[in-house]
Amino acid sequence: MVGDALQGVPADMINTTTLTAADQRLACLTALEKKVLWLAVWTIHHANHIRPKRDGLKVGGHQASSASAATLMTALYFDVLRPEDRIAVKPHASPVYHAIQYLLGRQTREHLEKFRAKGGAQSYPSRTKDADDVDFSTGSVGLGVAMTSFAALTRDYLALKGRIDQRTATGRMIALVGDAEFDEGNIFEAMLESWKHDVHNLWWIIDYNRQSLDAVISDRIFHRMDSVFHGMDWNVITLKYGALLNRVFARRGGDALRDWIDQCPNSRYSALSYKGGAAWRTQLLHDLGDTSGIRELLDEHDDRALQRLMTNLAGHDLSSITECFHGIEDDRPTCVIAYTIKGNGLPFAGHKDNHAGMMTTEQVEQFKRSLGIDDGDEWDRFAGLDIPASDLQMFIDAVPIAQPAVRRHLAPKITVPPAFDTPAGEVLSTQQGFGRLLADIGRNHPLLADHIVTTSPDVTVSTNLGGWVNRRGIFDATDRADTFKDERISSAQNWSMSPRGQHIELGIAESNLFILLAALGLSGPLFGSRLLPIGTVYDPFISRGLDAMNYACYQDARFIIVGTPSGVSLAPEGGAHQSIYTPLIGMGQPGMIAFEPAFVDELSEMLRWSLEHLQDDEGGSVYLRLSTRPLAQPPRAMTAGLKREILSGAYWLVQPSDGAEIAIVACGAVLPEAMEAHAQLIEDIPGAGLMVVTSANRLEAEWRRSLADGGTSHIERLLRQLPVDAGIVTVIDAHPATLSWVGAVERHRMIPLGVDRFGQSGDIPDLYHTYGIDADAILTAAARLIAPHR
Ligand SMILES: Cc1ncc(C[n+]2csc(CCOP(=O)(O)OP(=O)(O)O)c2C)c(N)n1
Ligand SMILES: [Mg+2]
Repeated sequence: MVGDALQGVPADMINTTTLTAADQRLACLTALEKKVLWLAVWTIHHANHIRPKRDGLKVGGHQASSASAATLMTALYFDVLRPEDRIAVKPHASPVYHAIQYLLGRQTREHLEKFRAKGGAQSYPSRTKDADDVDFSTGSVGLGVAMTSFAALTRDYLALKGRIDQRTATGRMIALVGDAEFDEGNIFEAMLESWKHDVHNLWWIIDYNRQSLDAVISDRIFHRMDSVFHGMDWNVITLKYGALLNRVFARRGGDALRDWIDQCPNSRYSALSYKGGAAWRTQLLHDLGDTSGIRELLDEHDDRALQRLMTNLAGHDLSSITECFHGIEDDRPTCVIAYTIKGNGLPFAGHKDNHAGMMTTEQVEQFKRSLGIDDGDEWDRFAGLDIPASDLQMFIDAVPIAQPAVRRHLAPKITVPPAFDTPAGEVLSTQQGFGRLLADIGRNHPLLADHIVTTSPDVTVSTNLGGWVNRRGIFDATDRADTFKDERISSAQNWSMSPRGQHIELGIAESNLFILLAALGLSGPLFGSRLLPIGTVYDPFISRGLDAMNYACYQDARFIIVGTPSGVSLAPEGGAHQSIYTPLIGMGQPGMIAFEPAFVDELSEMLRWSLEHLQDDEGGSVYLRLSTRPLAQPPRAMTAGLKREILSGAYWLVQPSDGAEIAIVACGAVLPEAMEAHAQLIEDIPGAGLMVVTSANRLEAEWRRSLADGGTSHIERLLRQLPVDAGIVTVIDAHPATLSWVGAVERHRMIPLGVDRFGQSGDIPDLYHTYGIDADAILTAAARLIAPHR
């Protein structure tokens, strides 16, 4: 029934010289739509049934999801999209995406043949792994959708500062959305945030097939949908009926038919779409047989034509879709609800179980014959189409998105100064130090500061970004005065907003924080202007935004996330706010390097290095885990050697002697306890070492790499200074597994101390004692390690 794509274009009008330009365009689009669907179906079929298999696994791919989106995607790519637009495609339409890029000459046959195989086209569109110009990765439903709204905010941020040209500034951020993606709350969080920030030129096009993975979705939900969008001041366009149905609605009995369809529950409509013409006839005769005009209508249509008519929804009607998209002149966010049929044109159209459904070889063969494609021509770009290949090629060459333009920019790098003004000799927490460092950058390093953008989910002041915000202001599309300041009410915080502001204040939703960081962190490649984004969040609530954080890293967005305060060191705030296993998140997350400083001079080096790492072609993002515990800052010179060690992940604060029997290895806020225990230890056991870990993540990763490659890692070099029969006590205000691997490096006996239960309110002495990370606990562990040797 792919021929249905020709709906509205009488057969005798195709391929004649008497067509109007609009008809010719529609005929070309119709032909390409057929080819897009075929190539998507064939790519999946080839991967599952033709390519040899080695492991007995089903390869998969989504023919029904692809068919649902084929018309919308054809209209977008071959008619509507401009080079400056950026699009997130629903994950399961990946085969359609790759087919379109293949037709545009931007994807190779080899990659399609290797769909879902190593080095081939990815199962879900990937910015980093696909070679065919993916704007935004998708896969975890809902995140790609939200990404477009934060990309729009990023674009506006740059445009209002005059950093991008007019064309880039008007690029539309577009999401092709599966309807079930709206089950994900993050979409609504993003809508609310983009409403607050008055974002423009944002389109969400909903492939409204009323099916999710398991089944047909509730009728009730979407009746609420347009009111939600209207409530957020979106422009809402519903594309429900195609040209064939609209023509029939104008006839006698047409109103009754439309009412019947409008009332038809999703599941019945889907079931009838699956069963086909005869089933529609029986149902319509039963329900509307007595209505004037209906019997004539049914008599005029054979089963095939009736099926074509009843499944003629606007999301499969190219003329309705293109007219709609071209008619959007308003730059308000726009939602298009396009009615579609999951599996449209394929044998399992409308079947509730079709999400993972796959056509049989016979069905694919039959489909191929119906399209006039000869054996051996399956990958041919134009075989079987009723428009000459040269005409189609000319058409493709002229479509807007195919015009030469840089779609992936290379933004110049921003110089990072060799050192920041680092507070020394005071009692300070790393969180306070972070605030001071940013304030210093804002004051003394304007060229760097101009490219930094900060953001926080309603914890700006409490994570010590206040000094930076006072200096650099809050971003808003319009100037807004700080009423408290104008009223002369004293406050440490200036909260005035303007397009010049460099802090984007978010509501509390942590998922939004990470998706905004993803968008800001791709501003260079997406829009050609580099930003250095820094986000702050209460450390435990990283978990709330974790999938979004992973999503950001997956597409190689570059940002710094500061998790603060962390651990039970947050003491009186209690267990709900005390993070425990976040260092393990830092260690486990690809595309991100985690540091945990004890002292502010360490943090200063980490921050400086991070701002360079963000810009390194081989770099990535950075996670800094900070604390509110004030510590006496060591009065020391930052030598080149110490810098190198801090960045490599550890240094000996006290070198072990040749005959040392024990070493303490400590990370972060527990340093005073480690130092106290160490001072007591050396009274009895001279020569004991004390190591400060600044990045368990870097240390461990480099160690494993060296095991595989045969080099010597930093932690190996450090631990070789400790006799092999010495014991090690590791201690961190976090899960002890963060450092429990240290004993394996040089096969030292060890006891890892840390927190593996929920925290609670208390002061630091009580809590460190309760969780076994105080000096006593360290000494007890040390005694246990030393005892058998004595
Ligand atoms: C966060 C997340 N949860 C679950 C899945 C598994 N999943 C893949 S597709 C899908 C349903 C998608 O339905 P819809 O968005 O309507 O897509 P379509 O009907 O167009 O295939 C689900 C639950 C996922 N990809 N991401
Ligand atoms: Mg769906």
